[in-house]
Amino acid sequence: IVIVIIAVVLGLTLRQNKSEFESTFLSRCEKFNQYDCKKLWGVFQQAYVDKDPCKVLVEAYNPLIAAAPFKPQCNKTMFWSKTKDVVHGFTDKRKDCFVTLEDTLLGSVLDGLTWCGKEGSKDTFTSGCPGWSECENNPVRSFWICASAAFADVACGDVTAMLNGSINTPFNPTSIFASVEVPRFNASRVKKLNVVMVIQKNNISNCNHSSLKNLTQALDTGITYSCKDVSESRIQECGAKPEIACGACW
Ligand code: C8R
Repeated sequence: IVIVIIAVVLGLTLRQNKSEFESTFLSRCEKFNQYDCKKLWGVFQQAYVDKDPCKVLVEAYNPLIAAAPFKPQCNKTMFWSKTKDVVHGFTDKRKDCFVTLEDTLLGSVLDGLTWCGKEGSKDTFTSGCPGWSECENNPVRSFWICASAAFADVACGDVTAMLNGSINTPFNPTSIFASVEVPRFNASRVKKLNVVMVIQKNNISNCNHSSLKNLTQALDTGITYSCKDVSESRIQECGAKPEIACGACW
């Protein structure tokens, strides 16, 4: 009897974990009408189920991106690196100004989640998955690289990026922003990159930081560059006051 109870409880917990991830995926997806979320869940799973969680290539998510493509939002695209909280604190309130990857269907569905598969299993696991840098081709990292590349591919007009003035290397070559997004900005679509350097009280970097030289050098010729030091409080103020025009925030 004890063994049966243990088995049932264990079975239920495992089932619950699985369906909890799936129901998070579906309920977040359903907030965006006009998509067949059950179908997207199926396409998503194909990328990683029944695979060694260190052997999920970036390209495995191409069918998912193709099923829910990013729409170009000229002059409104917002990129970021190591400033996620400040950026979303702002963009969540000022959707009239900027769109981040997390405001798109795929970005919002998978934001903050961990998932992986296992060889010989059809299930999705949410624990025991490889960490971000534990192995290169892990399901979460490959997804963000694939999605970020596709998001950068459709960027157009003036694009904005919020970088962090409180770290040693605001433009870090190992970041997704530096390694995946910037190299994809195409001068035939992107006119200008506006960097907003987020300045907190104990900042150690600003727009004069040497790493930004690498950023200007990495930009496709023909893309104009600007950088502005902006205090975190000013960004918050702009988020709190919808009467401030987007172009007057900084
Ligand atoms: N982007 C990358 N990573 C993202 C992400 C996103 O939109 N959304 C989430 N939740 N994540 P970082 P970065 C998670 O080191 O490397 C796009 C990933 O799990 O501060 O330069 C976005 O368009 C990953 O662990 O920044 C943005 O412009 C961290 O957040 C860059 O890429 C990566 O956060 C940010 O990537």
